[in-house]
Amino acid sequence: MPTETVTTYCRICLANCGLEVDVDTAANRVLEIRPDRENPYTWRDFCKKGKTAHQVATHPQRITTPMRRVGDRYVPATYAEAIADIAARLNAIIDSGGPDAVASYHGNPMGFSFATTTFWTGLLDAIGTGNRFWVGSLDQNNAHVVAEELYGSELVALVPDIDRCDCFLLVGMDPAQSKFNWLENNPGGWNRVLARSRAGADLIVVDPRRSESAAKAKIHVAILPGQDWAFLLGGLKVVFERGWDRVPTGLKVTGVADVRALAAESDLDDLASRCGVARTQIEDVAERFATAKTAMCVSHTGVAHNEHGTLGEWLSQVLNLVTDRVDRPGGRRYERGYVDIAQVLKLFAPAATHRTRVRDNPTIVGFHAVSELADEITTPGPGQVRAAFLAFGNPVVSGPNGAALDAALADLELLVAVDLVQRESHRHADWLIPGTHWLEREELSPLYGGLQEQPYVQYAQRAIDPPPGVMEEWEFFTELALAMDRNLFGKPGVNRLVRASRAVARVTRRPQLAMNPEWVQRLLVMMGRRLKWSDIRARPHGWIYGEPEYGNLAGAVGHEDKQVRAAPQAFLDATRDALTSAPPRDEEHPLLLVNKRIREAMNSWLNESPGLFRAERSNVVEVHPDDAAAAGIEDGRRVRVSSRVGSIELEARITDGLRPGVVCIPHGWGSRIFDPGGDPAATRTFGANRNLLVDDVRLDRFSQTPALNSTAVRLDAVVPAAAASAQDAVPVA
Ligand SMILES: Nc1nc2c(c(=O)[nH]1)N[C@H]1C(S)=C(S)[C@@H](COP(=O)(O)OP(=O)(O)OC[C@H]3O[C@@H](n4cnc5c(=O)[nH]c(N)nc54)[C@H](O)[C@@H]3O)O[C@H]1N2
Ligand SMILES: Nc1nc2c(c(=O)[nH]1)N[C@H]1C(S)=C(S)[C@@H](COP(=O)(O)OP(=O)(O)OC[C@H]3O[C@@H](n4cnc5c(=O)[nH]c(N)nc54)[C@H](O)[C@@H]3O)O[C@H]1N2
Ligand code: SF4
Ligand SMILES: [Mo]
Repeated sequence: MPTETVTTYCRICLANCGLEVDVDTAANRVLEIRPDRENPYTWRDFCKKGKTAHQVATHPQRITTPMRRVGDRYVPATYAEAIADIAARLNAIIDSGGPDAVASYHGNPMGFSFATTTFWTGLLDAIGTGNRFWVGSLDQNNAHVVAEELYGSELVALVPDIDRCDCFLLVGMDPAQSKFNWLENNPGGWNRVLARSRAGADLIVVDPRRSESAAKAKIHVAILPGQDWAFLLGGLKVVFERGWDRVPTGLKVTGVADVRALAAESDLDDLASRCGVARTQIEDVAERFATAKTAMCVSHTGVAHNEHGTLGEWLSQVLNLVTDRVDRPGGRRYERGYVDIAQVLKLFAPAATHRTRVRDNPTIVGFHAVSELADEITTPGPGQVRAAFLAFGNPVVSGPNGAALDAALADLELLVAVDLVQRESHRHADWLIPGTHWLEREELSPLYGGLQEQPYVQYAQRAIDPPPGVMEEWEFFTELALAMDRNLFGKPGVNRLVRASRAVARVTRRPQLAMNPEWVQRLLVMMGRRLKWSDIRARPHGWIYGEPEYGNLAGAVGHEDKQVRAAPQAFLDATRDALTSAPPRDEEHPLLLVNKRIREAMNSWLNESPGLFRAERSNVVEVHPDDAAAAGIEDGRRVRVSSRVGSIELEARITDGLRPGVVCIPHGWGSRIFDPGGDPAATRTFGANRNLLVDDVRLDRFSQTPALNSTAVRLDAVVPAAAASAQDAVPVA
């Protein structure tokens, strides 16, 4: 059996573990995936998801050819047929309804494919639509909004300098399960935090649950969900009052006096009661943080997924700023990477000025919030969305009020889904277009250079070929724009260039001369002037190409005066509003539902991976014993969890690892997998979708993100424990 070992990296989560993949080349089959121990940096998080990744490539329900809907079945078609049909229908819709009649949503895994991201933009610009929706509105938009206000650039993401940190204040994250990544890549980050902790660093975790990470912390702050802003403002108040604030080194910062005034106006006992944390604990945490030699405050999705998620992110960044933790050793650093992102954006992404028709919201990093997609489809009038693309995403499950979005998607004249399998969000698709698995793609992600906690680069090799005839997603998007006869990237001449390069490639018999994403990748590396393409390619195990640098943020600040703005007026105003508003209470739904991630699952797309079935047991609602007693629920009992917008049924698990009043259900469950061959018996359901309970109207007004992590719910027992089973839970919303 001819075998080959390929070095690459995993593109399931941002730990991006370096891998060695053994391949049976004759059968185009992965034999084994293991960590690449010659990789200098990124293999140590290696987990079962990476080990079984190839089972998604050989998934029994994988879409391996375009499939056209005929009635309630799908029939295989060629790419030529798919592209001709989709192009003609899109052109007709654009001619009668304008470009905004075509919407798009893309999910998380697209971020790992630079080629796809680039040519996805190329296609959407060709169409000219402003109705672009993305997963960031379920994830990190608050960080983009704060970065824009503070640093004058939506894309500034400060990386944690873990190995030099003496005090970690980790807010709303569970890196023991999810790894220490969000916008930034911190391979092995959690283990390195633990190593620092063993060496004496303070590890403080702020979480309503005693998560696995919280259980390992020196201090666990069991906060009330959604109130991180109050906790952090309390911390700032203590820092200012005790005179622990410091002038930031190397940065010009305006607005600190305004934050000081805001803190002075607030009352520490009031803040303590709002966030449900003892005043003494706020004081203790503030003292440890401010007086440590080095420290970092890092907040992730537990903070983001709340009505005040942007205020939480803002105050956590301000805490770093006023204690001189920004761009300093052991704090949060600006990594310049090997590509100048600001320059790239000027070239490729003009500022988006589009606003949504129904709710009149602006874009964030060029995209709208998926919470608005259903309304844009169902509300009649000029600009109504009549066709949509869903690529690399499953928003009916990962986003709020999936029932409304599902119904809206059913209304579309044309829905095109580009994915590996047909999931919940794709069930009304008119066309299913095959996706490629990352094991089938070679790629460089130049834009991640600035998100790496150490200056690091790796070119991902292809391990196996895609199923016969399957195009990479970027090729499909390119072909579609050409067939629509609309200018790729919205720029005249690009289509001609593509066609001309193909002609040259044909004549010279050098396929690499046909326009392809490597052109763009090479160009960016060249423009970055830090690394050479050949040097990157010469290091298949990855390359740490420099030492961490401090002090580059000042030059990257995008505001004209080059000053960091610590106190945006809108954030001050919103905090004052929050300080004078009564804490939210919903008598009918007295419990707050939070989220957790589990090691074996990845959002909604690995729950049913053939190699990871055991994870299914996790689709339960965790309840504190006091709340269980109040609702008359015992362990293993089947319960109904209801909110203002929906209800689901699943099994209760009683645990004291939660703050009383808080219940927890992991997200990502409740996504069916359909059989593209049309065999209804092959449809598989995995658990109940807890996001059916989440409102798509009450959003953080800055980030446009719903309260995915603090939804008001109630519990009611439904059937005796003996009949309980998470497996047959069904969404009933
Ligand atoms: N309640 C609650 N909800 C949440 C969260 C939470 O913490 N709590 N977290 C939110 C967050 S942070 C995120 S990022 C979102 C995730 O939201 P999404 O990105 O919308 O959803 P995923 O579930 O990751 O769906 C990814 C889809 O991409 C497909 N896919 C994977 N790889 C490829 C590929 O290479 N090519 C193609 N074509 N398709 C591919 C998968 O099959 C799957 O259908 O969920 C959000 N939802
Ligand atoms: N195994 C696995 N790893 C993953 C993923 C996955 O699905 N599975 N997803 C990846 C993605 S897309 C992302 S964005 C990252 C996310 O990574 P993290 O941000 O670390 O996400 P979680 O592990 O869900 O941790 C969020 C924590 O916030 C807590 N929390 C809930 N509400 C609040 C609140 O109001 N305040 C505070 N302080 N805490 C709160 C929850 O109890 C939970 O423990 O993980 C990535 N890694
Ligand atoms: S899914 Fe597992 S193997 Fe893959 S990058 Fe994340 S931690 Fe590493
Ligand atoms: Mo995410």
